[in-house]
Amino acid sequence: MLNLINKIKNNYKSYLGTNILFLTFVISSLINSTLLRLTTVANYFDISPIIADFGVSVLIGSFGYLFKPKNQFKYFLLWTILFTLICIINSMYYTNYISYASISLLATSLQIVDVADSVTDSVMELTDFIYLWQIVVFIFVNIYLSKRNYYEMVSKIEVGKLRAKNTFLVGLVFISIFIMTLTVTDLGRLGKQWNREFIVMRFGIYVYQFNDIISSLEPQIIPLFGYDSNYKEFRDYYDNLDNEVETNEYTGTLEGKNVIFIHAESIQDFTLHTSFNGEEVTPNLNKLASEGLYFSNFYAEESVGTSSDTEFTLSTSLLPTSNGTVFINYWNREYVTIQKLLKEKGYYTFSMHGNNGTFWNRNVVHEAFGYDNFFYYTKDYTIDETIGLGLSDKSFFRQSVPIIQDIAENHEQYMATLIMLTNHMPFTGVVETGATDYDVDYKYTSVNEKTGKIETISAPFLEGTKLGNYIKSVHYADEAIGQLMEDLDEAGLLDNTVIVIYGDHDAKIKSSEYEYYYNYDPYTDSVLDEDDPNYQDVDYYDYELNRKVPLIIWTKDGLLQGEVDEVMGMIDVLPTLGNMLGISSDYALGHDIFSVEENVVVFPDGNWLTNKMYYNSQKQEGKLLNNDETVSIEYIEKYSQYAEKIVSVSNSIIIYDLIAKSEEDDALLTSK
Ligand code: GP9
Ligand code: MN
Repeated sequence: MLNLINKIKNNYKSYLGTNILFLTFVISSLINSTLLRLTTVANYFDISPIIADFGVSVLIGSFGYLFKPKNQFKYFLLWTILFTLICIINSMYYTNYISYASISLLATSLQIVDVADSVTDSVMELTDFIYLWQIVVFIFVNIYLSKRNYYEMVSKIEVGKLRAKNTFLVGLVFISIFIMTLTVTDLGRLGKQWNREFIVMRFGIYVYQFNDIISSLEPQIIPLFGYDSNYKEFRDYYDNLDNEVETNEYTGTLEGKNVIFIHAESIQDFTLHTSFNGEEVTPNLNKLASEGLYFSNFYAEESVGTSSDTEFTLSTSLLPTSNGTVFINYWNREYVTIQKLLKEKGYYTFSMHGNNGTFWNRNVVHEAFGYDNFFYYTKDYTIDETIGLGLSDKSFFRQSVPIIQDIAENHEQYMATLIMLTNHMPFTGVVETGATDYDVDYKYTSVNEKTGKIETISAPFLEGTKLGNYIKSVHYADEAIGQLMEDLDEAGLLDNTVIVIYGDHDAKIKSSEYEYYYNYDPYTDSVLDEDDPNYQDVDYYDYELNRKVPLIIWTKDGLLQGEVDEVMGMIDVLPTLGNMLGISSDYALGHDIFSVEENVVVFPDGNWLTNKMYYNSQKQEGKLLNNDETVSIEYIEKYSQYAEKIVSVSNSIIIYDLIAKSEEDDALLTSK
């Protein structure tokens, strides 16, 4: 027995002594991937992603033995750099989007240069670069080994192919153990790839990223696979859907009116209920909300396509995809849109934007979605004032009114979408150009002990912070909306028109900024300690619930008034507004908020929200919104299955172009 132990010990020592490069690669890769998970989803005690990351590193490392020892360093260094980049990019992306990066987004930004701006606008932090240690250590280990003639020594004893095969088998064993821990749901989600956090928590970052690359190729390859099963799911869903348009008190109330959508860039609902030094952040939106229909629990349902996803979901009542973006990868599918439906009723439809037309491929997509014209940037505007990404909102609106007036004089009815731009991350444009003098400090009076006089003290509060810049930027955007409403009214364009204002998504401000905001003490110019009983932290649910955006439906005659607090999503706008305008889509996945018993907002990652609960399908846990109201397991299962179904049907329509297919089949059936 003693001999056996000694033999293993000696083998163990000789293995360690002759596989230093491989072991350094595997161990450092595992440390980095675990570090990334700890600094993002923080699932400290899950063993499965560690096994998965270890297995993937061993498998990839095993191929290093196919190279001569003196060339192995280049192979391992390449993978070390790649793995380090995966960690850095995902750390950065998570900081800004509370999710993991998708190669499909890079594909998107490569096709539209400017989207890269919004990607590079992401806030980078020092912590995003801690992963670089792996490359530095790896290079030093190589220098150390070269100085000790390690490679000459190893080349005398190593049998490359055998070592590669044995190591590969060890990697396979770990991957097999890992696969045995998986459930059907896990595998299903790996296949769908839209629960990114869930996949990283269960499968580790390396499996997630490889899976993401495969699924990002989906636009090219997926239509070749899985078509039939997805088409069957699609048919089953709609064949069993009762999409009879129910009438309610709002039915037809806006029929025949012109429609002007205002796409309010990055405006979140909380700004409508915020003031600094007694001055509202959004006095104009507040006025419109009080005079019209204000939906106070309204959520954008965007994915990686941000603004363009919101345009898609609002126009079609479908959810955006998380594999690529509709506007880049799937714009040429058949969709039923508000634009097309209104055109069928004789409307002239057009869109307007202060940025160039290639951003989000709009100059192609808007025509495909049914807009008769797209007015944008230098094609139709004088770029007399730029703030941030393009023409300032105030100049954009000022120049848009005469164009609208001309269209109104030449068309019975029109539908317009005015896409705002200035209030865009990183929200510094308005501050840098001095386009607003709105203060986000905290002013208070105090008696000067020496002079006995009353003085006004200004505590810095949010001045100079990201959240402070955002608030200033929102105030500017609100001023622009106020100016637009005045100009439209002066031009007589509000008399028979409905204005629909919606925030297109949240501003992606980090929770730490809100914690500073909620816990700041202006009198001491300090922030409460986290262990102070009065400290207000911002957990995952607080953050997600705060992402809601305003939706206001307004007419000058005050026809529709009141606050609607039922939870509602962007997906519900077409059915809800359509019922008022006399249009509807058979493929709408949303609901008319005035005809649904209990509404559920489904997000592209499968999370869902009702008035009772926010459910995180990544972590399979939820938060009750009203502590004295419980929900049953069946309730959670019902909506979780519903959410998965909606996401799946929506993705299938987009990826497989199933509306075109279905219309084709129906046409074939009727022709027989
Ligand atoms: C770009 C503007 C902002 O033209 O619509 O797009 P976003 O970065 O919010 O997707
Ligand atoms: Mn946007």
